[in-house]
Amino acid sequence: MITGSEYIAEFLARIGSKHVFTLTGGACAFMIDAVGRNPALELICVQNEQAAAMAADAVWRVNKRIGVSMATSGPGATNLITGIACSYFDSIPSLHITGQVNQRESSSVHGAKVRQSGFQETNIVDMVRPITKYAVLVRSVEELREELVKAYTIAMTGRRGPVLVDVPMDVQQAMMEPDFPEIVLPTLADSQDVEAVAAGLSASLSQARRPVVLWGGGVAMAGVEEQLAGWLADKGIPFVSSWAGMTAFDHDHPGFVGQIGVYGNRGANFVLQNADLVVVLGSRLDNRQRSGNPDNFAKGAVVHVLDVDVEEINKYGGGRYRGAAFDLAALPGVLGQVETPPVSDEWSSYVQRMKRTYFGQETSSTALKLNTLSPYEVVRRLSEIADENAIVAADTGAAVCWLHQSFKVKRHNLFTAGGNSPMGYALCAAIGAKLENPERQVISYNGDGGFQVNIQELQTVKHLGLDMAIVIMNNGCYGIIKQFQDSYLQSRYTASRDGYSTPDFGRIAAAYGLDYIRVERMEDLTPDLMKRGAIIIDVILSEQTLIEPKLEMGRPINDQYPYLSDAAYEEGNRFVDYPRPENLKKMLSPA
Ligand SMILES: Cc1ncc(C[n+]2csc(CCOP(=O)(O)OP(=O)(O)O)c2C)c(N)n1
Ligand SMILES: [Mg+2]
Repeated sequence: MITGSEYIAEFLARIGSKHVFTLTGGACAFMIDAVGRNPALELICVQNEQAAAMAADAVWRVNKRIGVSMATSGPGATNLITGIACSYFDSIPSLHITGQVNQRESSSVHGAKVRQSGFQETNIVDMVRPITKYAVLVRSVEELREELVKAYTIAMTGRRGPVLVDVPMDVQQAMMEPDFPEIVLPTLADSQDVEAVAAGLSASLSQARRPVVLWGGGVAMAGVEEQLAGWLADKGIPFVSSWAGMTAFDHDHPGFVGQIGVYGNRGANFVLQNADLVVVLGSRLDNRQRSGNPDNFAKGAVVHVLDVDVEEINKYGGGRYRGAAFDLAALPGVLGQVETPPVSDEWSSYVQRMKRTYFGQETSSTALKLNTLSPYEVVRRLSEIADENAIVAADTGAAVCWLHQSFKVKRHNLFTAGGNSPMGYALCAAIGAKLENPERQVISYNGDGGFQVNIQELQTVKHLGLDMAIVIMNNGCYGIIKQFQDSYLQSRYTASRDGYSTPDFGRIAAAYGLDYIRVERMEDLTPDLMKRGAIIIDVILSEQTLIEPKLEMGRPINDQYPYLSDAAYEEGNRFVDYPRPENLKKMLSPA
């Protein structure tokens, strides 16, 4: 017989976990002790449970193995929430195990509607229900045995996501047989109707003269990135990507035109907006892609969506959207059968022109004017000096927009928590990524604001001796919010610059015993920076540095700020008309 806690630890070992991210506490101490004694597992102690959930989230993003966090009841469990939400919105499987008060102490015992009975008792299961695929309180060792398998299976099947298992202290200590049911993860891929999906796609393609594929995050999640890249090259069909999709292929692919959306590359946005067919593979086309007004998205196109989650197709309500609920793991079968008429020369040459004109051309007009560093050049340099297979965990804000607009992926693994996008993600995610891949270069890429949100994890980096480059794109403000205030709030920088400040990051680095460099010139960004062990790379930018281009409210994604001349705009919109309102025209050419 073993204890419930030992059973949990052994279960984790059997599903292939290596690291359990935690900050301990009374209500989880038995489980933490058991994990500590299990030779297959390593406990990773972080300084805030939020970091544990975010590090666990990153494990799957880099290694396709479920990440695990463990926390105590009450504040420990609630601190996990932001990280769990990251996994939920981005379809990342992660397993969170929380300790709960003894059942005899719990508020459910006496039936009165009190707020709390046991110390730190909190109903975490109900709190995380909207941001997990499954969350459950186990009441006995029998339930524990069943629910661990059930939760893990749910997390890993279909559209993946986080799960939480809440374990009362009495269940942690109860004795049970060490019987581990065999886990067979169901695969949807075998049951997909490949013929029907191929026929549907062939029908859409046969009508199209100007097709484009939108490569979403779901492609690599299904592990079919190589087959898709090969097929696109074969057929000569141009493709654009979402943020989540752009990590999965070499950006030198001849068919790649750029990433799309509010912060998209101009050329990619023009191509997408002028297509007559958009084939969307594993992307939910959120508002950052389609803009706040989806009617303006690919106005002249049929949008054919393949997504594992039927709700992501239902949400469009038909019209020019069609498609099928489909596990992209079976995509190679479809690609093998689908009929593709040759892409017209007119379309190909237009796409090539858009790519030549705009791809890799982002510049910072502020940097030019003020003679300060351009974040675009900094990011392009980073992608050159990093190893070709480096892992880049990115945070949020303007910094993450610059990164996605100009980082050139070779075999890099570049990711961010795109849907939830919390400040403070990148340092925690980089810790998870580095532990799982000690031999690969890891870069935590942050704005100064986001970096401060989980700055305490520098001690985790130091304690574990994790060699990683921690880049701070330091504009001394919440740049993305400030730019929003420029557009809509008469440049009142309330709470974005006014009320906000940064510490001396050099002294922060020294306090944590980490290496540090202040970068004020491009020449300072040398390849050796990536090889010096744990280092903070403090990149000094003007607070006025903007995201360029960026969409303003009300405009379609192909008409971003700074506004192109009418001539260039019309040249880009060669096939579909996106009229500009009179007031914008007037602003662009004052009489
Ligand atoms: C936890 C959290 N709080 C607030 C926000 C809203 N928000 C998004 S970006 C941002 C500013 C980020 O500043 P910084 O990291 O310095 O990036 P910059 O825009 O300056 O590049 C804020 C406040 C958020 N995304 N997450
Ligand atoms: Mg900033």
